[in-house]
Amino acid sequence: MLQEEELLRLDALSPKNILKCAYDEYAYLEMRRYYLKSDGYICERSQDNISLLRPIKPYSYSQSHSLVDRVQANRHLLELSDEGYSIGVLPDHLNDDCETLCAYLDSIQIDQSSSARSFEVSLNKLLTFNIVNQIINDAGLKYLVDTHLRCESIINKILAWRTVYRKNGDHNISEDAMMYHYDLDHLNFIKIFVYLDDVDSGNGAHMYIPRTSAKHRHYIDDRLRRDGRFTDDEVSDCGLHGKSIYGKRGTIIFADTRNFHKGTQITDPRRSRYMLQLQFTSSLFGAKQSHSRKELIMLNKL
Ligand SMILES: O=C(O)CCC(=O)C(=O)O
Ligand SMILES: [Fe+2]
Repeated sequence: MLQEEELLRLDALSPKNILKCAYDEYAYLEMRRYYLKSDGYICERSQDNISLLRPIKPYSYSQSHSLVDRVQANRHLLELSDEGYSIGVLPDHLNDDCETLCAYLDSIQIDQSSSARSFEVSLNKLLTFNIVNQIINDAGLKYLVDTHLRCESIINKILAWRTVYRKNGDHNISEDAMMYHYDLDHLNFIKIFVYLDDVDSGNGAHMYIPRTSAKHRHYIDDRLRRDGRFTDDEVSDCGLHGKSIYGKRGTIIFADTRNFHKGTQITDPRRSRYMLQLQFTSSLFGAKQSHSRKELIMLNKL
């Protein structure tokens, strides 16, 4: 068993040492165990440590252009701290850039496996799309994320995918994140989801249950105090109901996905859902990295 203090020491690294965080499966699993055991309290301790090591750099919304203005950023921060998620809309001038990425995702072959999703995970490829560059180079968005995480964040995952219709029987909904679960790649992190095309009840809305991360589970049914996937019935039997997030192209969702969430199956065979996802974390300690060391250095200008 890894001591809690040791785990926190692995997690809190100074700016010089951020990348000195080799993946260790045992430590990662211990992190997940402590998360549940401490009702999320270990996250607060981690956040306190890291905010001292890597404090937020100042930023002024009035002096630069951002995809979110100060009023919207404050609303997102309030909603994030209250509900764990917040929804906005990117400026209309990015609509064409969203569409360009959709068209590219359409060109990726969906294999014949039980998955309904086809991914683009190559950073080189993703960085050829303006929508991705606009988001990762936006200082106002970064400030919002940093303020939420209470430290200078690290962007450590970018991916985009298309989801298509699959018949019930030949579809693995657990693998495709269409069963309720929580993410815990790191102790403190936030995901940004962007709907690259309109999403309504027919094409796989993201669903989210506010206030269900471990620090809230004290107040909810013990049956949900475990790791893994949950069926809709398991969740509703505990009195919880997800919110479906519908939105037009360019909808941006800031989400602390330590709260329960899932995608949904597409019910209209003619339609797809197109999603861009970015993850910002306070530490690289935790799950295996999706991008190489060189890519992380480049993305974070380290
Ligand atoms: O597809 C979705 O809406 C959910 C995906 C998900 O669970 C995740 O990216 O963490
Ligand atoms: Fe997830």
